[in-house]
Amino acid sequence: MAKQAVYTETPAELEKYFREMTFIRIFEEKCNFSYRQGKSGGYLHVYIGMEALAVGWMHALRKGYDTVITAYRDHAHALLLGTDPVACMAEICGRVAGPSRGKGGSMHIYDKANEFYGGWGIVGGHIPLGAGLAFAAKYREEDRVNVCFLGDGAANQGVVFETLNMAGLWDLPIIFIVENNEVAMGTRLEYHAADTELWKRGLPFDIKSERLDAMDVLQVKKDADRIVDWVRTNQKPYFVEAMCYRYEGHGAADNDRTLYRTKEEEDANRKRDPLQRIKNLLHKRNIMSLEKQEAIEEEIRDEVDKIYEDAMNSPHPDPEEVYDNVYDDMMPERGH
Ligand SMILES: Cc1ncc(C[n+]2csc(CCOP(=O)(O)OP(=O)(O)O)c2C)c(N)n1
Ligand SMILES: [Mg+2]
Repeated sequence: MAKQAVYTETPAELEKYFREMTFIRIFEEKCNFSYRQGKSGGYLHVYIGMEALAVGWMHALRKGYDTVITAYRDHAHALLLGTDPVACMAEICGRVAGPSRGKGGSMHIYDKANEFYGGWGIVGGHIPLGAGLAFAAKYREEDRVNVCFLGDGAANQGVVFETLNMAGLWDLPIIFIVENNEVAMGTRLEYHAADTELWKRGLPFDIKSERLDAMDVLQVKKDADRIVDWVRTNQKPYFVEAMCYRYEGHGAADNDRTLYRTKEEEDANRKRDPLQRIKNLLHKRNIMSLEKQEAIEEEIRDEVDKIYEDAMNSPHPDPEEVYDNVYDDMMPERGH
């Protein structure tokens, strides 16, 4: 007989994960809607399909204490750490109520108050910053853990290897989490990585490394608890390859996913939808009926509609603000 997973989570925890994953999915759907209506500009990369990863890991952290940094697919991380959803949506739609007054956009959500350090658009660029956060914690003798998320494509950047070396050498309390959704824009993993077992990348730097599932939120949470606790106690880095899948295109402008993957592959992966999985579990364990699930989804849809409305009521920034908070002292001719 197949081995059955043993779940120790309470019904309340399961319901919380269901609500959070549903919220992220509906929020991201609204972002897609907004982009297609021409109401948000720049770039937009949603987290649909990958919800279990951020939800599981964020629940293992001490919120407002441990630090988190990620790339441009950043809405879920911010929301889970406590960023006000209206502010988050306002930033995505280029409105002044956003944490960067609408000038950062979707890729640059940043929320110091919740220990969320962004939101970065240059692939691989934020990874040394993650090590910097971990170094600061160690230097100040605080037991904060830093979690640095990166994509499978980003895992090939040279700066990652330099950072891994420093993290290993200096015993930095950092967890590198490669969100392996098997594709970098339209380039599949097997075309961009010489060794597709990305988890091995920590090993040459004497960093404990593992490949883990990221489609089952309960498993993710369990692994995350174990690893966060290990890093906090041992004050050493950890490297995780988190296996996931994104259901949407790379960004909102990527309309033809068939250029790099088949419909069959996508359909097969939809069968392991992390959100559907928790819904099935809630039903099977008689914690929540399908009707109640639908009612909650409806409730969250209304909530997100209201968030969107409030965000859109905030104005765009004044063009006069364009050089504010920009390091432009090298350009005195601008008169700023
Ligand atoms: C240095 C740099 N090179 C190229 C790009 C263009 N680019 C944006 S996203 C991306 C793919 C990254 O894929 P991955 O790291 O797997 O993240 P995912 O989008 O799957 O979350 C690329 C090449 C960039 N932003 N920065
Ligand atoms: Mg990827």
